[in-house]
Amino acid sequence: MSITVFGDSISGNCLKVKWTADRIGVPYRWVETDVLKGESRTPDFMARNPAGQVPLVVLEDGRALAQSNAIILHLAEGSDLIPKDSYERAKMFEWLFWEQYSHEPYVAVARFQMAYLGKARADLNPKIVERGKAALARLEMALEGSPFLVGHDLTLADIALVAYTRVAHEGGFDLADYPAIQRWIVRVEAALGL
Ligand SMILES: N[C@@H](CCC(=O)N[C@@H](CS)C(=O)NCC(=O)O)C(=O)O
Repeated sequence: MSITVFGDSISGNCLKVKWTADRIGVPYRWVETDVLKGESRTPDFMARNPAGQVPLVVLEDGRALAQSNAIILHLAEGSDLIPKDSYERAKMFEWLFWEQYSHEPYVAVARFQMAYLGKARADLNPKIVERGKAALARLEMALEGSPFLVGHDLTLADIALVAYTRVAHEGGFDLADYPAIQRWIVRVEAALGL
């Protein structure tokens, strides 16, 4: 028996779960769930996750858990992906909450609308572009003086934030403007074996 991950491989939120499980050696069964075909909105899926979204994990005992950052926190409990020091752990949470409120809604949404809905960059809501750039600038500043987001080691903060940052160009953001981010992406990808 292993956990089951319902995920769409085009989704950074779902890849966070895959990378975390792979990194710490948690066995899982991946059930590809195509959001563009509405597969997260079927009655069967909605019974498991009333939010109608992936990623969704069903644990070995049948309990379900949604929200990418909640899932990776659960999977990584006790591992070196979560700092033992309470301040560093809280800094990691700071980045996880920021990712969901100030990064993903802009960087990921721009990418989804351009790469999967076929929108032109010029047709994106200017607020999405402006806030996406602000998020990338915030990350760039943090990474200018640090190899990873929290301290000197890979944590869940890096996994959560690299997911959509590494594909930000698909949303029209030019990563050439952010050299520290580019170096960090290479570092995180190497640490995850991507
Ligand atoms: N905050 C959630 C966001 C989940 C989310 O937006 N999932 C998208 C794919 S990335 C989805 O399932 N969309 C399909 C839908 O809403 O119907 C998380 O981090 O897990």
